[in-house]
Amino acid sequence: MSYYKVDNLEQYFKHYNKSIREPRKFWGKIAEENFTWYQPWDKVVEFDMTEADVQWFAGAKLNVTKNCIDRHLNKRGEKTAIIFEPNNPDEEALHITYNELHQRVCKMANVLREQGVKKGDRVCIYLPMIPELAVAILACARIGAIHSVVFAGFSSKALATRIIDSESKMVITSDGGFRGSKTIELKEIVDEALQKCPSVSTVLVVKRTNTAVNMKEGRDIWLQPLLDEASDNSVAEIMDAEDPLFILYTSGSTGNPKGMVHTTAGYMVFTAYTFKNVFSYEENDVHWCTADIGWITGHSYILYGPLLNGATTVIFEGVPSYPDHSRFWQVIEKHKVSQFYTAPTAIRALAKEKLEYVQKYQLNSLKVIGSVGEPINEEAWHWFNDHVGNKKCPVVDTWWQTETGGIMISPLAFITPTKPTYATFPLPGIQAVLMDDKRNEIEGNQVVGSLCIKFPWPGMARTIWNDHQRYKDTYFSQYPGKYFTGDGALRDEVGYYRITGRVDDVIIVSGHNLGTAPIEDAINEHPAVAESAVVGFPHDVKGNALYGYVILKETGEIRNKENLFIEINQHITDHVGPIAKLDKIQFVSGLPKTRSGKIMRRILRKIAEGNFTDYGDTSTLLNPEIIEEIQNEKK
Ligand code: 6R9
Repeated sequence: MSYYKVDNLEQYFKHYNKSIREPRKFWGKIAEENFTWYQPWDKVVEFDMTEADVQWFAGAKLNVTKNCIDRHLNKRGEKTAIIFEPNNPDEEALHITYNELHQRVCKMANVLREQGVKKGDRVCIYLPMIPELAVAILACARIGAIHSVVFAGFSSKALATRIIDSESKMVITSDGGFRGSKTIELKEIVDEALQKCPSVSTVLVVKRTNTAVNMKEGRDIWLQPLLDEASDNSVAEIMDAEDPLFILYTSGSTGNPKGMVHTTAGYMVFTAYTFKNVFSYEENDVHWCTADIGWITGHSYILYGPLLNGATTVIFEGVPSYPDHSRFWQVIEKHKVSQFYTAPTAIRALAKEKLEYVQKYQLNSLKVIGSVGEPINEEAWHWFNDHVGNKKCPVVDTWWQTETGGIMISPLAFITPTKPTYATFPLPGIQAVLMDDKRNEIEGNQVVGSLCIKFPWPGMARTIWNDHQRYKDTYFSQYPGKYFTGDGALRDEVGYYRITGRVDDVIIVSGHNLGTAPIEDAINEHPAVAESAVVGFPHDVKGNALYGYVILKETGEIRNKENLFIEINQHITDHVGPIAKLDKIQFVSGLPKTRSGKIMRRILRKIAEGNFTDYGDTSTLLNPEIIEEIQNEKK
């Protein structure tokens, strides 16, 4: 029996049970049957979850680009690997075949080698969403350099911190980037960052916007002339299974961002397997994940997962609102997208706009639609299901993290019956458990607890770059022997999981544990509400009380705020219970969000407490200006 793809619900349970009873056989068979190896492993997995020491497929030799590209060339050489959809819809889209991708990656790999990059060196990639970004990443993987992609919307300070921490010796960037109606001067940001980064000796510059830039003698080089000269034949480096493939930074609420390290074989096996199953990928499907490649979602489900399956993947340079709010739907029609994978924050933003934007376009190429990044509230789920999926496409609400490398809990499209706001079942191979305050595993269903994973999986991060102690402390110390996700969840009567939010954000009111997601979900059900965020603040009697920040829909209708407050609390009482009613409400025009769309609740908590200092690391904020506005209007 092949374990790579689940075909029906009955088989899901079979695979799941097998994966728990015999995890080594389960993953070993998947790895053996679906990838190309230079040499097989000695042991499928070895681990010590107390020391946070995990190895998958140790002893094996491989190169991940052989698996992403070379092995497809015979059968799929002329198939489109990447569709590049530019920011400006009038600029022609680019179709890059597997043959062309192979050529481009080989040339780039040769350029990197000529510039002195060696196996194990770190290369920082700070590029907009253009094909060169994918090519640069894969070229690093080809020669065994460790890529560290930094989202090209981050400030010079955030970029410098990441270059310094990873000790990158090279930066790959562009003159600028197009984003909607704006042009971002990327090279200038790099120049500023590099004033603080002595480790960087070379900067390769892609020409994208034709902006005039400073080229520092002896350090900065235009990429294209080097590529023109380079050979398109490049031998892939033979890598060990546990050699690092990349570093990707994820920001903690305090301290420096954490450089999560993913390694070669396990990450490859896990992203390929999860992509195939969750999206029910079939040959000739066109996959579009709207995330930026600078996030783990882009790494795993724009690049590695799809390419490992020989799929066609879309790279979109622009934003959902440019030239207007129909851009996503237009792109789906234009490229006949089969799987569309996006984030609740984008869905909510587009659902606020007129329905004609989505109704104007033919979305019938869609088979599966997916969501990731935050809990998706019920209203957004239904809007997505009704208007984008036309009630025919399963909505896969996928729960996972930068640290997990790939999707952990999610419906499998066409197999797991979906349920709004529920990520449903863990994938076969993922041993999810809920833990109580006394660190005991909670058995049975209809329970609530802290979400942990009690057995390693191939895609898990192996360490934090240069700080294994922090890795151990953050993820493996609260519940000895288990990986702690930091999220709270409930398990319903059939065993479906619903993620209720970060446990740090859980609010204890009069002794009751309340997750933020279900309360916000209830608030958002009110017809006047577009979005909301709930935090706790100290209260003499209850210990904590609830403070709600609410964005109203722009309907032009003037509403009495006192009445709205009462109505919103009634919604909470109906959906969650009177215990979760808000003590205070503040109507705001926006919420502080990270660039990947997550609400920074710790800032809102500070404001609710009336403590307007020590906001911690705010370098990843999309809209820092909103903080002052919310502060000033605080009651
Ligand atoms: C992939 C990604 C991880 C955190 C995670 C959780 C939240 C992600 C979710 C979800 C509810 C989902 N999260 N997907 N919460 N439902 N489907 O987003 O990685 O940026 O590291 O964030 O995002 O809180 O712990 P990352």
